Amino acid sequence: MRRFALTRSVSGSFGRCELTHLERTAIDLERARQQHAAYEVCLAELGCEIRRLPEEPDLPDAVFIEDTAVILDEIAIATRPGVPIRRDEVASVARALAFVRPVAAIPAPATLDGGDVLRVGRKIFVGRSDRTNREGFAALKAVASPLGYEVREAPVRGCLHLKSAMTAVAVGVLLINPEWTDPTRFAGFEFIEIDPSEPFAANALLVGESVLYPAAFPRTAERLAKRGIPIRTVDVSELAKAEGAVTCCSLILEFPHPARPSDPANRVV
Ligand code: CIR
Repeated sequence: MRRFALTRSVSGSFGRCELTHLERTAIDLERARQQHAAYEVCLAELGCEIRRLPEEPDLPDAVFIEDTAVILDEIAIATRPGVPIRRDEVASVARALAFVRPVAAIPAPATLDGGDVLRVGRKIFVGRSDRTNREGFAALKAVASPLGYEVREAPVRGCLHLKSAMTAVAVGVLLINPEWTDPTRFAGFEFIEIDPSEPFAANALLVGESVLYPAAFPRTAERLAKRGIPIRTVDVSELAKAEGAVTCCSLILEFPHPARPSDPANRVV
């Protein structure tokens, strides 16, 4: 299998990022860029080939590429982010994805942030948040249901996105902050709860069988390790000041077939 991570450089205007739940604090741009580069190195060490899109100088949050698209096996869905300025991030990502997947769009008045979409196998959970509205859920469902995905709404409260509250850390295992989403809505999964002293700790990036995880949450990391989940920690503290976490900074694409010259895998930007 070939696995790609699509990323985007940290914008020079990163300090003007959107903020919803955090106070604005000074962001060290150089440090943010170093952390982002280290994150890419970690992804590469976990087996991803990195394809980095160029910086968008006037789009402060463009590094958080996850919000611009949803990747399914058969198709990619270009989103329509809830914050209007972030919609300008989408076209360049959709152009890159068009090399490897058909790309569907989310039409107005729907809004959908990729951070609200948690795909687990053939199930897709969609957070109803300040960023993703009912029409956004319906638009994603209209694309994914005919492809055989089960698409369900998931409650989100007190945080930015569904994936602030819950992510997958192994097959059938979800890391969850039960204050921010309701575990009873996800029957059939095993849960690992975050340490209550680390409310932002539920965002982990599963790559193959390993989890890329922020260094800022050692207590929750300990819980993952105890459960036998292999973790690789990265320092993303400057990105976290912009309410970004580890899933936000990449779109992971997997190609199940060994690459041949004609494979889409060879045509990724
Ligand atoms: C925003 O508010 O849109 C950005 N400052 C943070 C986006 C983080 N994205 C994500 O969690 N998927």
